[in-house]
Amino acid sequence: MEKIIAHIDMDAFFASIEQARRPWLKGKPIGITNHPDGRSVIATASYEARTYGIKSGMPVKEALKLFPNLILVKGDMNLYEKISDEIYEILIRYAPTVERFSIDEAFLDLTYKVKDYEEARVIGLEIKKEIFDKFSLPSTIGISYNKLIAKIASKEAKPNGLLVITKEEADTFLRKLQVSKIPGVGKKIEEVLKKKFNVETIEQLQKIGINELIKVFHTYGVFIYNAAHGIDNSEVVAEFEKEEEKSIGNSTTLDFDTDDIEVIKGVLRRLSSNICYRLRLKSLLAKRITLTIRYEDFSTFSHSKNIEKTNLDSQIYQEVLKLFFEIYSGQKVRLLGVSATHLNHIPYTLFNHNEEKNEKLLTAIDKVRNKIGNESISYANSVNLKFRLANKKISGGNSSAL
Ligand code: TTP
Ligand code: MG
Repeated sequence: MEKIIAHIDMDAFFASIEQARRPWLKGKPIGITNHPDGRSVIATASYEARTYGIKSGMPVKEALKLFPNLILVKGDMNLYEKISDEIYEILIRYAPTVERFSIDEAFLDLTYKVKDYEEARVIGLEIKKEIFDKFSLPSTIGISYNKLIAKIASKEAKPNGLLVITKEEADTFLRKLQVSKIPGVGKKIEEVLKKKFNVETIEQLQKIGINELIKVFHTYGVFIYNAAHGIDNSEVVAEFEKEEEKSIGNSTTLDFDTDDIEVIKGVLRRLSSNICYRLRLKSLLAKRITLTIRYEDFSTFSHSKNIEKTNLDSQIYQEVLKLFFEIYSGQKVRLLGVSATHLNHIPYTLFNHNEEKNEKLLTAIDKVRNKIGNESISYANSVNLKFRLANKKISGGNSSAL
């Protein structure tokens, strides 16, 4: 049976929220940032600001060069997450299966809810109206026979639009678009497609065989090929169906017991970075961490604390160290364990400039790890350890399982 899928994406989400709660900002060129003092990046810009070329991820300094009168507004992530939750509550009343895709995007499977695209369009308009009436926030909806085309359609219909693309219309719709309109095809892939195949549009991409694409892009070539032909068989996955990771943990028994603080710090550093690597692989942020210490007499102590959501090595390591010094008795240590719980999916990326820099570095490190193994990269104070670290996963539960 042919599916009917809707993709909703809020327009200039953070900026629209600020304009809705401060009416004097309506119709004005505004940029949302974490540090309006110029050290940060633009998380998003209102459509008025976009006409000057200002966009997400651009350093504030660069944005001000393009348009010195840009109004900078400090972001309020808690509010944005709260509104995102409330929008999701509205969406689940309209469709039996709703997948939250990011802080301001969701897919709705309308297949068993409507009999045709006309009914789907009516529901789409109702959703847009309800969200606008409640929050004064504009949104755009794309509707099609799969998630991929629905997402591309919503992007094309922005802002404040609704676009239905039937299966019959999909090929004509796709062919006229640039390859960068395929979700996931960024600047790098765009450049390679141009250089290797002289391809700029999806129409040109359709002429490249799947094997040629696989040769250059490996498995990603299959995705690019399918996308160019409007093929996407992925399901809309409801939140409650998503496999929930409860905890990510790691412990190590030292080769011999020690009270050497530098050695202990090195081990904690290594355990923290291993956990962060696994969090990032799964696009998760941790809100709580637990440290476990087992002393030479086998007495075992655990200590936990809530932290600012993160998956960055340095932040988790600092918190782990604090936990350590809060409970360390001075005895020789036999085993150390760190685990992260209260895990959340990452809703967005470039909100904070420093985090962005950190993330770039970590992404580069993660790439090397993926290639040559997790033990290949360490920080200065975790190398040259006299200890062989027998990393072992703590399966599923919390650190008391140690
Ligand atoms: P998007 O939906 O990508 O952007 P948008 O809603 O601002 O604009 P559009 O009308 O094009 O959909 O992202 C949603 C929010 O996520 C955005 O308002 C701010 C945040 N965000 C960042 O913090 N950093 C980023 O690099 C991007 C792309 C978004
Ligand atoms: Mg959006």
